[in-house]
Amino acid sequence: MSKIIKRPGTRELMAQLAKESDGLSINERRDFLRKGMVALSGAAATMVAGKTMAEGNLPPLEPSWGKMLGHGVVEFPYGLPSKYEKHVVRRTVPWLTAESISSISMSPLQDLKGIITPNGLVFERYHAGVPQINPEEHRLMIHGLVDRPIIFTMDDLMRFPSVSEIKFIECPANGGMEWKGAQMEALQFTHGMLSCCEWTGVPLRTLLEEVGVQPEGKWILAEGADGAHMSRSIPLEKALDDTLVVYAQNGERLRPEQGYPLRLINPGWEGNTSVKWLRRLEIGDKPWYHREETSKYTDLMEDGRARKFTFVQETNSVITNPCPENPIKNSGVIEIEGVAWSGRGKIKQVDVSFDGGISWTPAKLKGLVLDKALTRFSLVTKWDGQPWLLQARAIDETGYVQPTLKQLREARGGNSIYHKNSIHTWKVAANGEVTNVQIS
Ligand SMILES: Nc1nc2c(c(=O)[nH]1)N[C@H]1C(S)=C(S)[C@@H](COP(=O)(O)O)O[C@H]1N2
Ligand SMILES: [Mo]
Repeated sequence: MSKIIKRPGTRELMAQLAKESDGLSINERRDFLRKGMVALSGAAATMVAGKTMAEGNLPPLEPSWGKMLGHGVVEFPYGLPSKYEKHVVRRTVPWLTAESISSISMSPLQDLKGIITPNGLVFERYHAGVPQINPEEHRLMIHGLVDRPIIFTMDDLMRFPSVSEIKFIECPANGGMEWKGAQMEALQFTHGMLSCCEWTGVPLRTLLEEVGVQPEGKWILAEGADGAHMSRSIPLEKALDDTLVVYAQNGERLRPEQGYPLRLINPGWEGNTSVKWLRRLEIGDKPWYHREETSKYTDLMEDGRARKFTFVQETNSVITNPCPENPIKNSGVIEIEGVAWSGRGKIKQVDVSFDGGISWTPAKLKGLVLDKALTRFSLVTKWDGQPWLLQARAIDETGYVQPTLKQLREARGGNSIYHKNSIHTWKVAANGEVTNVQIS
């Protein structure tokens, strides 16, 4: 049996390095490439000595997996990540809530690339666990101040022309554990109540046209079919603007964790308004003052008053490389990377500071820059062991500038647990270790 397997040679590796060094100045590029060369020839030299397993895998030697056949098709009818990626998982903070059925898990932002969160890594928030809903038996009822109340089956809903939109979803409690001080030594825990998917479904506007909202109709109560029957009041203007009733995420049907078979997505708004396992929409003339809204999802201010209906997730950003989970391993060229997002629209600009906000350098926005979606930014620079107080500051298309922690505390006091969108600081030590710090 003869098989031709093409493996990357030095040329391909160099081309790869050249590609990676895109965006560097000529001098930096030369440096970067030279380092690559040294790394390659260094590896080749030790390979001859056969010191480590990895070195023994370099051409012309053959790694073990090149000497045998792999598994065939449909060994995994639904594919899974490599066994070497086992650490890339959702994680929770056990002391946050008494039970896992009313808890929250965070996305591993430190390991994600681009702007899409894979379905198995989208953060989870439940108030009564995940219901197992049979889509054949699931119904969506729309009633209240409407001309024609309707009960939809899933088939009915999927007959409407669909839209697919990339939007982030974030719990307003994201970062909430950090109001009083820095305490979480991981990006996953400081910012991981955040995910971004391509959602497919029907604009709520379309369904409202079907039922005919009466002139007095101003608010919508959205209710879930889970044991919590979580419900939220949503103003009609939002519903007519961009609310989606979705049944798919990232190309496949919703995961049970994300609301299978049907959920709301209120782009850019507090995650709690994106009611999962959606079963009822009632049109009324005012908001419903129920438990969730009076005791939760309000921000208690210093003077004892509380902010209510703080729907919008304000402009925010965080650096994902380096971060506590991704310390700097080598001096030399480093790509500072991160994500920025705004519930008000598109990200216009992200600046990076190395000195705790004294001076700022504009980063490059890379890939897609979409309305109410994660936006990736990048800044290629060099690190030679100097200590950094690394920060990112996002500005959105409305001109809103992400506040400093001091500005946010001055405006909101210290009681809040929600809407902590202030500039975040990573301290980079001389050994490349990264810690979570707060500077005023
Ligand atoms: N029916 C129902 N919908 C719900 C919840 C819930 O517990 N029950 N949790 C809400 C909260 S607080 C958030 S932040 C988002 C989280 O969405 P995700 O789990 O898909 O990330 O779902 C919202 N929708
Ligand atoms: Mo939430």
